[in-house]
Amino acid sequence: MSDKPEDGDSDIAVITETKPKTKRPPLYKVLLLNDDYTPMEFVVMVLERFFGLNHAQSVEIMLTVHKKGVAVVGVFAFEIAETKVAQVMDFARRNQHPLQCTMEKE
Ligand code: TYC
Repeated sequence: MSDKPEDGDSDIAVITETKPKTKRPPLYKVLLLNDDYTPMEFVVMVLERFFGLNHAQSVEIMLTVHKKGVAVVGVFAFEIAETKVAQVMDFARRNQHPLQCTMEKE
């Protein structure tokens, strides 16, 4: 065979270096929205029950929502956030309160 570099692998440089794949899963903020009708004690109970917050933390977040209109109550992976939102919405509806809970990508 030939000793010239014509076998197809000598003149073209193929870049094979890639970014290291260190992507973490995206996180989602769970937000609680204010309204005029849901009792404050109910919101505190929701925060204690579904977000594992203690009473003082729950009162503080409830008051933030009450004054500012919205607050982040936690940051979770997609499926956890989805479950929390569903649990809060279901619990509020079953108790006939208009409390709203949503999620958004961080
Ligand atoms: N604004 C309500 C009230 O005065 C209390 C409230 C707080 C409602 C937080 C919803 O996410 C909420 N009873």
